[in-house]
This record gives sequence, structure tokens and C-alpha cells, in this order.
Amino acid sequence: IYGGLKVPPGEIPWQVSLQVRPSQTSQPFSHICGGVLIASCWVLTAGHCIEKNKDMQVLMGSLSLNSEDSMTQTLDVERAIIHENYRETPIAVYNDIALLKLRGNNGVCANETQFVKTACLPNSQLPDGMECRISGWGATEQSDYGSNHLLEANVLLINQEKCSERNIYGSALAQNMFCAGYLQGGVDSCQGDSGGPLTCQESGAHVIYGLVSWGDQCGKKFKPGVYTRVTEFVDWINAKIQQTSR
Ligand code: 4AZ
Repeated sequence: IYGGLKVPPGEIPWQVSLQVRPSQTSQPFSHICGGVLIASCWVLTAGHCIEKNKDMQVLMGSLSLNSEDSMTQTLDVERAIIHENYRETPIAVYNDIALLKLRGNNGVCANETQFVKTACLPNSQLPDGMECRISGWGATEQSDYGSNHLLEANVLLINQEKCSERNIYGSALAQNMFCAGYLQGGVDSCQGDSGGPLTCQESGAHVIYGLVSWGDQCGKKFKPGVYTRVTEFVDWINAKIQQTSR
């Protein structure tokens, strides 16, 4: 996160860290992406975060990546479901969404605590200009390697036509993506934040509108962050969860 601040305990309890173990086992797990807890056994993340044939785990309830404490819950990923139309081209990443099913006991995976809670899925579009929140352990203006402590920043939803102008993203911006941030640059998501949440508050509830997806570098003028438009994928999410639980 560029232009971010440290997150206080319990403020973003749906934020998870997606971690992979290198192909040679016995190596430790390391953070690759963010994710969002949407149900006890389900995490939403970006499609480009999934590394096939590698062990994955999810860390939740923790603000710091290098010190596990009593608030931390760590769960294995039982299965990753990448969107059927996920595609990466030199121009953009399309349908950049995936679901992770966690390994649990009798349908219970994450235990709800003050530090671990689910976020809501959206059921309406939001107006341009609304202030929303992004978070993650990704690259900062100080470090390409990311932050050890979870950071957050406020961003504004940017009008789709505006963000499709030639000097911004032109035709690379599809309808199931949206831009958020500031056209003057500075505050943005970055590498390592991918798959993490963009939430907006609606009558007190925190609703997951976007997943960090892509952008032309980070914090640059006229190059705001691009997010997967979660409203376009709610039916897909519900269908996959139902199919898998049957
Ligand atoms: C990345 O490389 C990435 N500024 C993520 C987010 C943004 C740019 C790049 C948005 O994963």
C-alpha cells in the first residue's frame, strides 16, 4: 500500500494473508497475496494469486506477518477455484477472481473472534466518488518487498468513462473492473496487495466491492489501481460455494 497507515487490531478482521510453500517442502510458507474472508470456510482472492500445485495456507487475525500470536488463526487451503474466464494478457488481467476453500472440521474453519470476521458481499453498485478502503502487506513507497505490518488507505471510486480515457487505461479497462485511488497519484495498492479487499461502508456494514487486481505500477499520476468488480461475480461466488457444499 502506498500512502498507507498501520491498521489497529480488529479494524479489518476479514483481511487474510495468502501464503505458499516453495515446491521443496520443509521450506517456510511466505506471503504472496491478500484475500478476504467471506464465510467460515471461504476466502476470496485474485485469480493471479493462485500458484498451481503448491501448498497454500491462509493466515487470519494477525496484523504482523512475522510474529504469530494468540489472535492468529492459520488454516490450510483445501482447494482453489479460479474463474473459468480468468485470463492474463500483456494489456490487462481479466476475470481476476478465485475462491479458496479452507480445510476445517464439520463445516467450521475460521472461528469468529474480535480479530477474525467475515465481510459482506455487495448487492448494489456504488456511486462514483465514494470513499472506500484498501489494505494489505504489499509494496510501499519505502520498500518493494512490502510491509511487515498490515497497512490501510482510503481511496475514491473513479468514474468508469473517466478511467477509460486514452491517457489513463483506455480499452484495457473492462466492465467487470473498476478504478479507485487518486488521479494525482500517491495513494494506491501495489504488488503483494493483490487479492485483498476494497471495502465500502453501507449503513454500517463493510461490503467487499473490489479485489486488488492490477495497474500500471503504483501510486503514479493518471494510473490508479484497478480492482475486480465483485458485484459482477456475486452469482458466480454463490454458485461455486453451493456446488462445492452439496
Ligand atoms: C501487482 O503487480 C500490482 N497499483 C497490484 C496492484 C497494482 C499494481 C500492480 C495497483 O500485483
